[in-house]
Formats: sequence, C-alpha cells, structure tokens
Amino acid sequence: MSKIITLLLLLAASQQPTLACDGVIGQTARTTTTRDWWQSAQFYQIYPRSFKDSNGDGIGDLPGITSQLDYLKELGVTAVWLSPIYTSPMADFGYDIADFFDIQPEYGTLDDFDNLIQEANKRDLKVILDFVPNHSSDENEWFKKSVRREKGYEDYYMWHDGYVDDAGNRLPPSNWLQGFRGSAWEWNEQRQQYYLHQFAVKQPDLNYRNPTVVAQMKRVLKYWLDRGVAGFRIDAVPWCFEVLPDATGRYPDEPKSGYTDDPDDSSYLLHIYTQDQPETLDMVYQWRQLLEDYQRIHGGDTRVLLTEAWSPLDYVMKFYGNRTVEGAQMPFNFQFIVGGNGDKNNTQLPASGFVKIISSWLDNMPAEHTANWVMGNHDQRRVGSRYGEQRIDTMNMLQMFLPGVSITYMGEEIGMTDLDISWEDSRDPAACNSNSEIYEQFTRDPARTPFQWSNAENAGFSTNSTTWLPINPNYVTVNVQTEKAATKSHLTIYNQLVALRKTKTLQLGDVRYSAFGDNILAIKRSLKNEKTYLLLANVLNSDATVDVTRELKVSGNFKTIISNMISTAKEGDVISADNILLKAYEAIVVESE
Ligand SMILES: *[C@@H]1O[C@H](CO)[C@@H](O)[C@H](O)[C@H]1NC(C)=O
Ligand SMILES: *[C@@H]1O[C@H](CO)[C@@H](O)[C@H](O)[C@H]1NC(C)=O
Ligand SMILES: CC(=O)N[C@H]1CO[C@H](CO)[C@@H](O)[C@@H]1O
Ligand SMILES: [Ca+2]
Ligand SMILES: [Ca+2]
Repeated sequence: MSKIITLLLLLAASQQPTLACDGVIGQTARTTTTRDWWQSAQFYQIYPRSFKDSNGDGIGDLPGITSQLDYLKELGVTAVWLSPIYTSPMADFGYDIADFFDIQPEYGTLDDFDNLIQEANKRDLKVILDFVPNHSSDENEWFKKSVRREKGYEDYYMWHDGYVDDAGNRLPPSNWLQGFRGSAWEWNEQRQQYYLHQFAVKQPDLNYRNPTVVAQMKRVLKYWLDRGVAGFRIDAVPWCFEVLPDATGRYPDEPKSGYTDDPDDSSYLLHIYTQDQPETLDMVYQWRQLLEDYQRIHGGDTRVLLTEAWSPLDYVMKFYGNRTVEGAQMPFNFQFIVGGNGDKNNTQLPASGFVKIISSWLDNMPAEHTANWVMGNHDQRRVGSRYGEQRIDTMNMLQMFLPGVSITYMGEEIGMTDLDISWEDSRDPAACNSNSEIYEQFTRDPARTPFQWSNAENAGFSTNSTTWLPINPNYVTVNVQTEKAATKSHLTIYNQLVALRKTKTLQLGDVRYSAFGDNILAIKRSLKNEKTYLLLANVLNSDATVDVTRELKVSGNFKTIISNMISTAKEGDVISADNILLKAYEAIVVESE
C-alpha cells in the first residue's frame, strides 16, 4: 500500500463514526477517496477439481481454468483464489501437500500454471493461491526425512514419545483430537514416536517453533510470488502453533466442551491449547512483512493476505494487526456462516438476525480497516441450502452491497445448491472417516460438485460421464449458458450487482442499516453528491409494508434498478420511501431520483 493511501486511511480512521441510536442501526464513516485495488475487490474462489475439466478425466484442472478466464472477466472478478493445486496424494484433496513447489499432475504442470498467470494478467485478473502452512502430506520428502531423523529435519514436525501405562499399553502424549475424528496423535513405527496431526493422519503438523521450518515456509511464499501470484489465502491459520509442553515435556489435556457426547468428534474438546495461540498472530504479521518487502524490491501492486480462522471474533480481528504492525488485509469474515443459527440452518433467520451478523463485523472491526463478506466456501453447505433457495439473490445482493470486499464461492452466482451425495460416492475424508449412518453431518462433498456450465452433457464440465463427484441434476436449468440467455436469472442479477458495485457510492459510501419487524432488512449506501442506494429485502415468507424514512434518514421517491427472481417489480418502477410493499422473499435495489 502506498504511503499516501495509508495516510488517507489513517485520517479516515481518526474520524469518529456516527453512533447508532439503537441496537439495530449501524454506520461507518468513510471519507477516503483513494482505494488500493483490493479494498473494493470482488474475489472469486475456485475449487480447481470441480471448475472445468480440459482433458476428459472427470477432474477439473489448470488448463480448464485458463479456458474460462473470459467468463471470470465478464463476471467482473478482480482476483481469483485457487484452492490448493500443489502435488498431493489427495487425502484431503490438496490440503495435504507432498511438494509445495510443484503442481499436482492431474491439475497440470508448472508450465500450465505460468500460462494461467500470463493469460490472467492479459485480462487484468489477479491470481491468489491457497497457502497451507500448518501441515504437509506424510508423503512430503520433509516428513520422510524427519521420520528417518535426517540432519536438519529431526524437528521439522511435532514428535513425542507418548507414554506407557502400567499394563504396558502405549498412550498418546495428550487427549487432543484431529479435525476429522479421532486422536490427533499417530504412532510412527519407524521413528518409534507419535506425531501430531490436527487434521487427517496423512497431514502431519509442521513444527513452527523450529526456525528452519519458518524459513522454509517463507521460501514457499517467495517461490510463488516469483511466479506472479498476487497474494495468498492462508488455510487453517489458528492451528499453526500449539501450547509449549511443560518442564517435563508433557502437553496438557484439553477440557471437555460439553457440546457433544461423541468423544471422537473434534468439538468434544475446547481447543484452548491447540488453536488461537498468540504466536500464530506474530507468524501472520511476519508473512505480511514478507509481502511488503517483496513489493518494495520488485514493485507492482500490493500483494494481499487473506486468513482463514474460525476463531472467536476478538481473536480474528487481531489478524488485521495492531498499532505497531500490519497483519492480513482480509481476515475472512465468516459471520454469515457462523453468526446465524447454531445449526447453520438459517432458512428462517429473521431480519434482526441479518442485522446482528452485519454489525458483528462492522462494529468490531478496527476502524482503519476494510470489511469483507464470505457467504460460503468448499467446506460449507451452499448458500441456497443454508439460507433457502428463495434467498439466493438476496444473499448475493448483501454480499455485493455491503461495504468492502466480496468473496464469492464458484457457482453461487448461478445459484448452485447442494447435492446429496451417497455414502458410496463420498470422497471427503471428513465423511469417509465416519460411517454410513452419520457421514451426512460431516461431509463437505455436497458443495463441491462440478461447476454447471451449460445444459449439455455433464453440464459442460467434462466430456467424461463419470466425474470425480456426481453432477447435480439441476444443471439442466441451473447453468451459465441458460442463465446468460435468460432475460432474468440469478446470473443476470449478479451481473447487475457487479455493475452497481462500480459506482462511487458503493465503493466509498457510508452504510446504514436496520431491521423492520421480522420481515424486512433495509440497507442504505450514500455518499455526498452521489446517488443514494437502498437494498430492501423481505427475508421471510409473508408480505410486509414498511416506512424506512426515519431509521435510514431518507425521504421521497426511489427508482427500482434491480429485483430478485421472486419480485415482479420492473426496472424504473418508482416507490416512496415511506410506503414500501415487499412480497414474501422479495428483494429490490432502488436508487434515489
Ligand atoms: C472418466 O473419469 C473417471 C473418474 O474420474 C476415470 O476413472 C476414467 O478413467 C475417465 N475416463 C477417461 C476416458 O479418461
Ligand atoms: C431448515 O429448517 C427448515 C424449517 O425448520 C426446514 O424446513 C428445512 O428442511 C431445514 N433444512 C435443512 C437443510 O435442514
Ligand atoms: C475453508 C478451508 O479452506 N478449509 C480447509 C481448512 O483446512 C483443512 C485442512 O487443511 C481443509 O480440510 C479445509 O478444507
Ligand atoms: Ca482433467
Ligand atoms: Ca500446528
């Protein structure tokens, strides 16, 4: 970020935001006129295995992505982030990396990658890579060397003798649990020690208290920066560090959470010693410094860090940095995933629930920073399945209308929904490590089905009728080609929102929002000397009428510019701010006259 922009942001931060007059109104002050590229960017997450298959093996790949860059450009995308494409035995579909410096053969080659970057640059599209620092694959050379105690690699991973009880049974070092069910410790016969794996058995945790490991991972970042990536999305950050063992070398057991009776489920324990350790924040600040240094030496646009942390909000906010040090530009805001109903079924969430989610981020974010909005990803059920299909456009509207960065998971722009995957077809280790009775609670496969390009065979994803996960049969109507040709579709609405985002009001304007009864959520974006826009959404299944003049401080008439699939409002329809009728699940965007 240039000095001038930093200064402007600091100036903006020093202005006191207007205080909310009651619990449901929020507002942030924004007076900046210059923005760095990422601050109002539209990010798009690609799960490469499911995006586009170029060679008919039923698996998406890099040439497939390259062949669809024009689609991404048309969609207004600023930067794409790719889920892992590195060499991997695919125990966790690429989140188990065997070689951090090479590409998984079924996805392509380094040449294919360089070509992707080159073609993306031609279109002014940026590419962000997933960086998976917490663990490698057990098939990584580093791990093999560590097992053999080769010089320099002895302490690359988290090794421990464990204990032997009076009956001679071997016991793991602590009660810690892995993310995919069962103990986080695995006995290694060859080395005669346990190793820690906070995720699958095939994902041994790297030892971040070893400076050689820290330096090695920085080499990884530099390597991909040299190949032209614009930054990184950092996977599973809170797990990087574990608590230090005590003087006798013992790791403390974690306390029970009381959330579940299932002792293999990771939520059985409170992860106070294996997540959210203070050292982890410092590591992120070091990575940010690396990006800053890289830019100083090599020039070019700001390189960005996006961090994935499902931690308590006060900890997540610390990823932004503090008074003395900068951290990630975008600690992922998962409030639309975790901030609704505890069971993530938000189909009945009332307007006040939406307000709570929005303000949880805007009211807690350090003032000089930029918000971001994540509605879903490859680990969650599809937005239409969590919030209800009637709200698909409403969720896209929210994501694009709120101030800051939007992050769309591929397929949400066309309204793809979950596909129930049978036990036989399940591929996700989170499902496969359980059993046929309970796997549906854990599986992440339903949101990972192949992207739906057209109503041609195999949804235009592949020429192979056997794809790595089955294709959702709704592809016949839910696909890019059909939706592009329609006069009104999820995709055409998404494109209208993209255009709206380019206005100064949306890029730089203030936000004010409120719930009206259970039904209506209303958000205002405004900027001096520019048009004012309102997003008016009825989030429930009954009609409602509302007067938004007092809470949103608006008056007079507004012209409809965008409406959701359910709405019969036409572009140009005029409404009066003191008397707005919204039918069940209707959502519209209106502009001041
Ligand atoms: C079709 O895809 C399946 C599953 O990925 C694979 O086993 C098979 O070899 C593929 N067929 C061809 C012709 O590549
Ligand atoms: C969510 O809850 C609604 C209403 O309680 C129910 O009809 C729907 O089936 C639930 N959806 C899921 C995916 O559980
Ligand atoms: C959202 C996300 O990227 N989740 C990943 C977190 O890390 C684990 C282990 O690397 C993956 O399995 C998840 O997919
Ligand atoms: Ca392929
Ligand atoms: Ca770790």
